Amino acid sequence: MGNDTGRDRKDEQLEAAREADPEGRLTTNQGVPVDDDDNTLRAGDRGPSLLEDFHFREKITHFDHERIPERVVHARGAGAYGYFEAYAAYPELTRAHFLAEGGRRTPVFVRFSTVAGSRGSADTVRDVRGFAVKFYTDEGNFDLVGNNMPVFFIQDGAKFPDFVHAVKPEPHNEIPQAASAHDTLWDFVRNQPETTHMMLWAMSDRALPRSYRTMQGFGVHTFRFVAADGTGTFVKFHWKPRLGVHSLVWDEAQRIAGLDPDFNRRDLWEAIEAGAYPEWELGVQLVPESREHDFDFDLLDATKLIPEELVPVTPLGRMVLDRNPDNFFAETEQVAFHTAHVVPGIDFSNDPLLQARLFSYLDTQLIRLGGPNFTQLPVNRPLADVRNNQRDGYHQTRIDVGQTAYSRNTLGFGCPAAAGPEDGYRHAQERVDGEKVKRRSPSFADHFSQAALFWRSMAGWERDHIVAAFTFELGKCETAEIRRDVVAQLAHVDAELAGRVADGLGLDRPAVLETPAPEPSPSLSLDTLGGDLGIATRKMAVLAASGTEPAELVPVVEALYARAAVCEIVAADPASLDPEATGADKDVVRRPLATVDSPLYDAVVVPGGGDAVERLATDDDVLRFVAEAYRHGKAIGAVGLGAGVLSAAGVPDDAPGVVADPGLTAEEVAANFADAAASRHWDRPARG
Ligand code: HDE
Repeated sequence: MGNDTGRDRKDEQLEAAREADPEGRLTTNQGVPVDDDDNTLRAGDRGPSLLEDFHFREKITHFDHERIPERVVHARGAGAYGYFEAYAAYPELTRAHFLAEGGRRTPVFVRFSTVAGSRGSADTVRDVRGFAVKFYTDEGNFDLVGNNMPVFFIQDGAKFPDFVHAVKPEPHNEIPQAASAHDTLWDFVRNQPETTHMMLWAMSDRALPRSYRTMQGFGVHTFRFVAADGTGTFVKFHWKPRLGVHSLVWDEAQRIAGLDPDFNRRDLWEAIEAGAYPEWELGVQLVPESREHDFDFDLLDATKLIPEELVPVTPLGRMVLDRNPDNFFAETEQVAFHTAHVVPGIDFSNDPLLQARLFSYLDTQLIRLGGPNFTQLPVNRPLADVRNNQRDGYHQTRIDVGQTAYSRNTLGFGCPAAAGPEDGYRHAQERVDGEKVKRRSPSFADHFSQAALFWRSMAGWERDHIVAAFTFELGKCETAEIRRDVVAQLAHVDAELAGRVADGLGLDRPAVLETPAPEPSPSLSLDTLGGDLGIATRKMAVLAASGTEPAELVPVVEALYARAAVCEIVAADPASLDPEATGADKDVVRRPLATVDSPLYDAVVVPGGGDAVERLATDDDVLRFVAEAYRHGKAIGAVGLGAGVLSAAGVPDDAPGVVADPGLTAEEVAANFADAAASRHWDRPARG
């Protein structure tokens, strides 16, 4: 692996910190060999323990101090290393070195996260997802600390503690965990109408990503690119996944939270271990500073997005994640992102939410990681040289040599000298003039137009899911006035939305108060974001039993593998399967039905074979498996007599996404099934 691209320089730097010598002798932290690790030193076989047992004391003390505070938000996450590769040079936009040459690679570490839940909470809860990228550039670290939704709940950082206190478990009983469906969140919402747009996103399937690999990422705020000549351009950052954007559906997400709480974390880990490296394209929406006021919303308002139809996304490069961390705590837990970690060529806007973040992230790392030297932790260490007069503090690992630790000095020959504006970071020049006010700009006042834009841009099935989500969440609120007030708030967005939620909650439909919405923005609908990689990396269940016909199973598995899907054979008793019937590739994983279930797979197919079909069609767990796949809109296939299992489960053989014509060959079923499995099917009749 070459070093010329910079891609592996981070890996090499980390190598110096890796410890792997399990064959050596067990020692204390002082390096003293330990004779016995199983017993405390005691006075006689049955006597009291002795204080002089320094090994025991050190071991237990270290254990007692193993925990650090979890992140106050985004506590649960998963991370991976990889690289960013620029497509070209962009000197007219930015002087940032990592964007200054086509093909230039910069190592990255990415951490995906949920927001509200604790470290041990389930992955598939309804929530925003964090999408934080640390670029280890030659000019220092750049952190793009984004989310999987392009807008935010609030406009001003002063409201962030209030918002987080409202969405987190309620303080008196610490219930509910990792869930927004409770009174305090919705009480906050009814009192803070600026949340409306983001609440529509949060109630949509965007809040239930199928995989971290199938999420978009957004910088959310307006940032600023600065070119070498000082020209500034406002910029919004977008990450677009090559696999397309795919989501779960709520019922499925809830089931997965129990079946596999690590669903998203495991998915990322397994894909990288299997060499199916996830990839995103970095794109930007660019607004010249002269056009700052050309929009009917304020670019500084983080509850607004710029519709792609108004300002298209220009691609700048791609990011590939190709290496899992070695140690979760050392890397994924200790990684410290900060919105103020920028490099020359990237600057801020006056967005009051962003400005607050510029304070918060450093502050939070100080308490979370125990002092100012967290930047020296291996995962956080820049590749660029670090040279300054900052000294000492807890956990200092550098040995800074020399007499002088101040500037200006003569004793140290003036070193280190400031770089000056040519090489150094120079804040964008902007004339600022104003009274000191605690006040929201009137240009932030419209809270409903973009909520209406989002709603009207949704496909019918997406609207159904949004209505169901509002109905569920508000239905969980115990205070009737909260339900009523939020529905009244939705009436500002759209009469259909408010009316359907009111119906679901048994409330009167509110009076229509709609705000005129801009033209729909098709690029907001998941229907337009499916991607072009078909079923690549999707997980397919092949239901089998003793008697499954190899000639019907093997071609299906082969065809799915040929399209880069992942297949697992699921059987009540995998040991009873004909070895020939477990796929051409004998490594195909076989799972006992008792250990898995339908929500863990993207689609299900049933090969034929007389005895097997009879067994499967009379197994309640199999029938539930198939029925659930139907309910969750997943492709369902059957070869030959396998169709009997589908009809036993009440699945109509002519429903969209169902491939069950007994006249088709196994190869034909496989091809049709693979096509059907590329997306979900929501326009299905009820099961028979
Ligand atoms: Fe954060 N946020 N945030 N946030 N945020 C944190 O920093 C904060 C906001 C985001 O994987 C904390 O290290 C304030 C928007 C991500 O380690 C903390 C405000 C966006 C992560 C913090 C916001 C984010 C965090 C908690 C409003 C999307 C996880 C632990 C002014 C653009 C990073 C930590 C990781 C984490 C503060 C709003 C994204 C407390 C004050 C908007 C992805 O500093």
